[in-house]
Amino acid sequence: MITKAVFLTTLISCSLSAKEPKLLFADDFERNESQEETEEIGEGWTTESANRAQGNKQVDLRDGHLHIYMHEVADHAVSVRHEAGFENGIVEARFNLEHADDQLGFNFADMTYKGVHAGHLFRVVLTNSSVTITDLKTGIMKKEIREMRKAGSLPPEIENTLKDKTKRFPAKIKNDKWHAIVIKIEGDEITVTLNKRKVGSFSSPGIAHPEKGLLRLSVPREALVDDLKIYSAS
Ligand SMILES: [Ca+2]
Ligand SMILES: [Ca+2]
Repeated sequence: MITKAVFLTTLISCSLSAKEPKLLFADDFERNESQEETEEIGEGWTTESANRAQGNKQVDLRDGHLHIYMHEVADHAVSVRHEAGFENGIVEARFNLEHADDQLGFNFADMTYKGVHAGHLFRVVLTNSSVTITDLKTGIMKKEIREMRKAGSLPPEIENTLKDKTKRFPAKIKNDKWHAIVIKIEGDEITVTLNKRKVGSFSSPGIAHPEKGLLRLSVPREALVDDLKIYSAS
């Protein structure tokens, strides 16, 4: 009897507290452009290649995935953007860093929020040896902090607080292999799971920003991305 009652209570509390994630967007990139000269990603993806790379192509649909590569004339990492639009949510993808220096960033932004530079809220950056989570909203992209840093006038007491805005987790991410990442955002906490194993969690106030309006994939060299999904879990 007791076991049954406990079981039932657990079931009820689970069903009350569980927020079933709602799929907002999914892309398996199983398509091709109508030509190979210019970017034509489709499915609502945009880039900054017109401004940042003199219009040169930096994103290619290839073999059923997205091949992102920085053009030699580009003055900024490639930024491949898609609407997100959640408070709590999950971003999943498969990715491949083919070369030792490759990295891939999942940047979250709210372009309507003017308290930071260019909408930057926070990011998760993957290299072959680490996963780094950084709160940008209350850290280096906060307007006042960014301006003081650029002017070289950032007080040491604020500089000291920036160390708490980022956390690096060592992780072995083999080059030239496909890996699965899950980025879960809940309240002020991000949890990163790599190939079904938890890498770590990081909490910081900027992560709780209510509107994650935009996902930007940031690629300073080269990266492959496939099977990207965005869920809301609010
Ligand atoms: Ca292509
Ligand atoms: Ca695919």
